[in-house]
Amino acid sequence: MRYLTAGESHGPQLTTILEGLPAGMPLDAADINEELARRQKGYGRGRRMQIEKDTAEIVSGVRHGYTLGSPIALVVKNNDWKHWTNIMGIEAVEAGQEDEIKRKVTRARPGHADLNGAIKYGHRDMRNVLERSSARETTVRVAAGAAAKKLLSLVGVDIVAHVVEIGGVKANVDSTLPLQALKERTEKSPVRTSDPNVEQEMMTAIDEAKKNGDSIGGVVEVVATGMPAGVGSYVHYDRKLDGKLAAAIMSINAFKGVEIGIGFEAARKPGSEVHDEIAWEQGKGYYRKTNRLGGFEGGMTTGMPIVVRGVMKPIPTLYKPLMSVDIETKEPFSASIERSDSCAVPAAAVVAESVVAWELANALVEQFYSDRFETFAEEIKRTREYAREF
Ligand code: EPS
Repeated sequence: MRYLTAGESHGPQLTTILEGLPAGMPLDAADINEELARRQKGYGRGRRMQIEKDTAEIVSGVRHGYTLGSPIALVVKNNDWKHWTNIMGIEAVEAGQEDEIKRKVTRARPGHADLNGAIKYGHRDMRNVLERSSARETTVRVAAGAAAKKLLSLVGVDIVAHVVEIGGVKANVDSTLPLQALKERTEKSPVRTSDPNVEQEMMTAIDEAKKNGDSIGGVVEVVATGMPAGVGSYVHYDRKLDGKLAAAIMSINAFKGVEIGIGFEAARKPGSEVHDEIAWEQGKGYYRKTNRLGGFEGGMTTGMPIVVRGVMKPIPTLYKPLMSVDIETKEPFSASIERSDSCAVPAAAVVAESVVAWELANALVEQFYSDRFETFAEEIKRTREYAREF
């Protein structure tokens, strides 16, 4: 499967085209809108999220509630577009009116794509960069992830992301909590954490950052249960599923690191405290006594829960400006004040869940390929039975 996205943050709409979902899978706009609403929540968002009420319109590839096997195109309109029709207009601007209409950006904001993007594409107006590099694009990545989540749920794979750290405040993660309970707890938390004891502290850290004109980052964790063992491959570097998950997490705006299972902690422990012992039980088949490797051995799933963490840096748009350079005058300046979120970690957790869901669905579709959803699902079921009796 693959998907493309298109759209500028303040342009008319965001679009995604999903290709490769098997035909005959139930899918409707409600499945997608539920996920879009989750992404819009989260303590620490700025004013833009009050303007937008993201809803998806499915414009192709689905008929009477089922996928057709043809490309699925989804559109999410930007409500804010009405305030930006001139600035982001499609038509050429009359000579002499450029400066007034375009709201040209010549001051590169540190930490953003602005300067490198401008040099790369030869844009003297960095708005041409920032409109696309904006995390607004993650809206349609969540829409794509919602379709993937639907596929996963229909073949017994469940997934959720939660926030494990914000601005240095760490959640106490109970790894024995069933996924359903984890979902319920995080869904009602304004910071999407499963630990009620640190929720207030996280919110206070966000308030503090906002008061100081600053921003804070954090760590999110994605957990997925029910993946059959042996998905991915050890035979080639580009077929290792843990590698694909790492790339997916790193592709999210502002993410700077990724871990699977105990991740970096493995550097500080002896092998006997890192690897998971294998056991077997009648009716259950093989399992690991612990899950320190986060559901992966040799680039393949073990059948244990998949646990992936990602680190989000603080959002670089700051009210407390950092020094930079104007590309017109080459003069130093302090970066201009922009409307911004002070913390988007809870929303980024939903994005992380979406990109991981896409990779897992893609891996299943590749390995158990059928053009028809029904036979695809049967093949997964057969493979689970085979592994149980192996
Ligand atoms: C973003 C800047 C802000 C955020 C935006 C990401 O947008 P604006 O410039 O319109 O205030 O709110 O996030 C979203 C729009 C979104 O949907 O998540 C940025 O520069 O990346």
